[in-house]
Amino acid sequence: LTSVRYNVERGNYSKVTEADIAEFAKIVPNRLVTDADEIAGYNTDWLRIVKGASQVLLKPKTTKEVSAILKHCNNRHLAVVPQGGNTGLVGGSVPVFDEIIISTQLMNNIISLDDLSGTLVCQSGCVLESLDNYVSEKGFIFPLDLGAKGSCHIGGNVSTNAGGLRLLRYGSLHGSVLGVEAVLADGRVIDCLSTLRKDNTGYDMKQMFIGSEGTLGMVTAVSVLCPTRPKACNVAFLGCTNFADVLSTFKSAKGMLGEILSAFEFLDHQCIEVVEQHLDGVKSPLETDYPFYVLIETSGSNAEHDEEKLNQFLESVMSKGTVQDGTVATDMTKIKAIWGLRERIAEALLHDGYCYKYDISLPINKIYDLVEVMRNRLEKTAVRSVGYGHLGDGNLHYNTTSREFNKDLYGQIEPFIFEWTAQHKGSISAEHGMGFMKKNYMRYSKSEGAFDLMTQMKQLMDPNGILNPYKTLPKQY
Ligand code: FAD
Ligand code: 2HG
Ligand code: ZN
Repeated sequence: LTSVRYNVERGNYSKVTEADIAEFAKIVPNRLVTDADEIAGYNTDWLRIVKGASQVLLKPKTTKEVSAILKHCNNRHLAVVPQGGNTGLVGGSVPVFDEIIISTQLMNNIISLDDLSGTLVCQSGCVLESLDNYVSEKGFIFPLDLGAKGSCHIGGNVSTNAGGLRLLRYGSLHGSVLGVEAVLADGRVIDCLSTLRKDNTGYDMKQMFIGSEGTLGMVTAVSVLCPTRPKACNVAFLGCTNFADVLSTFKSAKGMLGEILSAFEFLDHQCIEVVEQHLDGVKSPLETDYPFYVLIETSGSNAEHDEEKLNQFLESVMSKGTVQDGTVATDMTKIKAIWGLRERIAEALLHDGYCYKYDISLPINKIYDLVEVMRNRLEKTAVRSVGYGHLGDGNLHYNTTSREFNKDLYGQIEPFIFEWTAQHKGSISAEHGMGFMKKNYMRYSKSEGAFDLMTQMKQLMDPNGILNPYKTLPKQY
């Protein structure tokens, strides 16, 4: 079905034989799955849009095993798809046809944590939330946080260069990942697992694996610099009358909260509607409805100082009238409830039926224009259109839903949305990647020269094109 909808043909890869299965059984004894029911979940992506037909799932535990698997697959010309927590939102983590799934599920050992520098070294299959819990016991915070934290793996996070909710404070993984160990298509292990903060000895090869979505190598271990965990945390949830007020509130927050500002998210009223309609017990903490909401988090080392600053800020924005109403949470239960409302929008949208998902970077003052343009365009056919996202990072999540996949609606959205984004100097994928669903639109955000270099890189690192084919780059291998 998928291949028909997206018009993709299977590459000229070998098919798995009994002899291949026997070889895999030697490499990962008892960790080779061929049972169709057991594989079903690994064949389907989180959005339930891309469905593969893989008949082989491998669960290595060590880098050596990953290396042996890839060496064999490369020699035999068998295509593979690396998979972490399978929470990716662009169909990159599942097979399109019969690619062998290599899951990092059992590669979940923490290797070390330096309690002076905060540098954590771990295997790629560690679940993000468990890493944050682990480093928290030693007084550190994981520099990445996102709604899928309970299932996504650090290897998947690194391979997608996930952005998430703390990027405003801690920056992108291109900065906080200090080292990567990866296995190339031919089985060669590339050890760039440095724990150094500074290392300018030649090209920084680990960066190639960050955000390359499993098309250049399989990430087996990473080292990440974890900052000291802030002692105090406050969350404010505010209601605004229009988007200009949201922008003005952001400006005030930067000015008045400065170094303690750790997140600035926004959501429109339609987001609250979808969450309240579909998720039990999740509701807006404000009595009155507003067209827009802002979620501000502060993190610092002195609770009193932070609260004082936050109160001054709130007084200022409310007296100016850019914020109409708000609530502040200082205890963990209320903080989690407010974050839950924001983090679960993606889940709520799926209950409408089919979700058309767009993850756009734009100059911040243009961000909501796109939602309005799209909403007018799709008014008659869509169930709803919502806009939310990491405003502080200039990242909009625009989503439209329909009861089931609607080809006309899809045609109304794409390529228009990408053309509009390119015209306004935005990026068509801010943080989710290209995967299977966005790969053909690369030209809207990348120059010919950059694209050519990427293609050459792919040819150099994976000459047979066995690593996650049909993903990231438009050209087939
Ligand atoms: P998967 O989905 O398993 O894989 C993603 C891609 O990485 C695939 O191309 C896969 O082949 C490749 N891959 C996985 N593991 C490896 C490996 N070890 N080596 C090489 N390639 C590999 N993303 C954001 O950026 N910010 C957010 O705020 C955010 N919030 C989300 C909230 C929800 C509720 C959900 C469902 C998703 C969200 N995402 C977000 C998207 C997704 O969670 C992230 O992209 C995440 O980083 C994917 O991790 P994963 O382990 O699930 O990877
Ligand atoms: C988020 O920020 C995720 O919640 C998902 O990146 C965004 O579902 C989306 O559009
Ligand atoms: Zn996001």
